[in-house]
Amino acid sequence: MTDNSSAQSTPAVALDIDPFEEAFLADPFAHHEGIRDAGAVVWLDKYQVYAMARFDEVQSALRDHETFCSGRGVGLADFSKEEPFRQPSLLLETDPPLHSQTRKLMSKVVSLKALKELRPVWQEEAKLLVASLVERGSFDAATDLAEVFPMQVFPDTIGLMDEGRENLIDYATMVFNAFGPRNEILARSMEGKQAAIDWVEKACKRENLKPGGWGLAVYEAVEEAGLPLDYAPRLVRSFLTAGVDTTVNGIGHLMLALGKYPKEFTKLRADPKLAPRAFEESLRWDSTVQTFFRTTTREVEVSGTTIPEGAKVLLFLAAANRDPRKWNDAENFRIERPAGGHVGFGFGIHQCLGQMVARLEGELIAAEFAQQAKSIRLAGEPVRRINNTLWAIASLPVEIEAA
Ligand code: HEM
Ligand code: OVM
Repeated sequence: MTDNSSAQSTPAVALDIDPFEEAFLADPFAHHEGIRDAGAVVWLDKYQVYAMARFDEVQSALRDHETFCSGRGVGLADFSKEEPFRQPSLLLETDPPLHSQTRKLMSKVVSLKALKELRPVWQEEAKLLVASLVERGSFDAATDLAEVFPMQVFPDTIGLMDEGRENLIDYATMVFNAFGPRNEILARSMEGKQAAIDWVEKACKRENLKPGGWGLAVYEAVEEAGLPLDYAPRLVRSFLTAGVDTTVNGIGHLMLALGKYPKEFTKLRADPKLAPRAFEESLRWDSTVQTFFRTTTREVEVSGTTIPEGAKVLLFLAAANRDPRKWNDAENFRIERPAGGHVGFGFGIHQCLGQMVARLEGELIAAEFAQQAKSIRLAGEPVRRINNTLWAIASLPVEIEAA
């Protein structure tokens, strides 16, 4: 029995699954159908949280940010009861009115104009990197491409110091693990990694950011907006946390999709203008950010089930993106599917601030392979990097035939 027995309300079906155990995280999509079919809202006994995995309910919860708030943390921990893993993000882990201020400020930094300037520079880098990989013929699309390209373009855009950039992935791995429970997966990722935390703190400081980058632009925007100056390093930290491991795995899964679906790659080759769609569909099909939590600010009824105030609610973005109630042929990567409409970047006021950055990276890589490769063949099973929140790839051997 759950604690939600008001008159006409159906209690949430209790499930005794653990979505943060290795067996689940190694193959999450195999478990999603069971969660979606159990009910619109389910109760996870092990963590004493509610969960939703159907598209409509996930999207509605993301839309209703007043009821499903972020300020009490978007991980399992309720910041009103537990010490946060780190000082909370001023974007991801805040609610309006503060969120409206920080979001507006950051949107000016990640502007269309800024992206327009980056495109030709990043395109040249993508062209050269893909050319060198196509020439090699066989390579690891995770370690030789997906981890390389974002690290080549993004830290320079921020204006990060050169020394120690390799800490970015270790840091993001910890933070994404920390949205889950304090399990072995989190503990292992933190072992010996205090240096990465210290490095990020140092890298976000004004004196360590290079002129002309988005990092210093954040400091200037904070000053201009008259906000407290100590917001600036925390906002720069958002770029560092969210901006690399996400696109690394986004590009990794793009390559996995193109390798696994040769007919779709043929369509892309025939029309490289499909590149943005290819990346968007890969995000729907194999969503890198699997889950985020919200916390209810009031009692709320969702599809006939009452959720009490102060409840943690786990939203399965990746399961929503494969919900057959929403998508035809949901399980398959189909490049001609109308792009967009998925929740892989979230939805509503917290929808990914860096989505245009991610899309630019993904589109450029997809377009270069469309032009430079005749075929992409998976040359071995992908090796997974287990993370409490990210669907991540450690290794993806591929063989490419040059066009
Ligand atoms: C927010 C996914 C790339 C910065 C989000 C959210 C998702 C997401 C699902 C919503 C979080 C929520 O609702 O609680 C992704 C994916 C990416 C990606 C799948 C790559 C494929 C990036 C990049 C940046 C970035 C490149 C930085 C330039 C952010 C920030 C937020 C955010 C700052 C918080 C926004 C807010 O709370 O208003 N992202 N992201 N992301 N993302 Fe991304
Ligand atoms: C942030 C942040 C951290 C992790 C993820 C994210 C996916 C944002 O620090 O604002 O979005």
